Amino acid sequence: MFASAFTLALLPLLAAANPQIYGPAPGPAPATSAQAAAAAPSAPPSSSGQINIDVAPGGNFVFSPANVTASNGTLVTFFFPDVAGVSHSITQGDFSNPCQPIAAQNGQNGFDSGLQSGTQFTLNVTNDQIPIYFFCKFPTHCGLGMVGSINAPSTGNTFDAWMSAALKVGSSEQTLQDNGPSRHLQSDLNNDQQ
Ligand SMILES: *[C@@H]1O[C@H](CO)[C@@H](O)[C@H](O)[C@H]1NC(C)=O
Ligand SMILES: *[C@@H]1O[C@H](CO)[C@@H](O)[C@H](O)[C@H]1NC(C)=O
Ligand SMILES: *[C@@H]1O[C@H](CO)[C@@H](O)[C@H](O)[C@H]1NC(C)=O
Ligand SMILES: [Cu+2]
Repeated sequence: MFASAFTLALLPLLAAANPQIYGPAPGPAPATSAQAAAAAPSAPPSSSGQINIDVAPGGNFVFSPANVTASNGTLVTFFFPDVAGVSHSITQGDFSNPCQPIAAQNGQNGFDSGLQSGTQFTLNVTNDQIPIYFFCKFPTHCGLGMVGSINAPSTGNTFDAWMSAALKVGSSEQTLQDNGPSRHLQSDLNNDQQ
């Protein structure tokens, strides 16, 4: 059921050409490859229908903001820093199994950007009734609290509880394989870029 909570859209259009320059955050209209580069070192302010999240701002192993509310159709864009030798991911997690990728459901995997730097990824929220939990899969980062949530409830499986669960995993975090961006994610991207 989680799989219908989002689609992952609008791959970093400029990253391949020049990973040191961020593209503009995509607006509600479909992005095109003609968009000009904006020299933004970090996420620009959020606006209506567009939430921007910094990945590891200032070199800290956090997402900022880490807990957001995003109604249907809201785009949530993650800005990955370009720091030599350091990469991060947005990997969909499971509240009951922190720091592990969510199991496939109905044959569909959760989203996983794979380890990245100097790029951006966008999620399109398609069901705001389903919380989305995510974490960074770079070794040790999740156990240090590099986690986030979209539409987490205010009681029960809250963002705070998700953070606590990750910190409890701590140094016993398992090292996860990096497979790059997930396949289903790629096809969503292709669909959304048409
Ligand atoms: C986001 O998803 C909604 C619902 O599927 C769709 O109508 C909208 O066009 C999508 N937005 C983008 C930018 O792909
Ligand atoms: C968002 O979309 C989902 C799936 O279509 C729907 O179940 C939900 O009610 C919508 N949310 C709102 C606030 O209308
Ligand atoms: C996280 O955001 C949700 C709404 O998406 C809100 O209900 C909840 O209170 C927030 N939790 C924290 C710890 O800020
Ligand atoms: Cu990280």
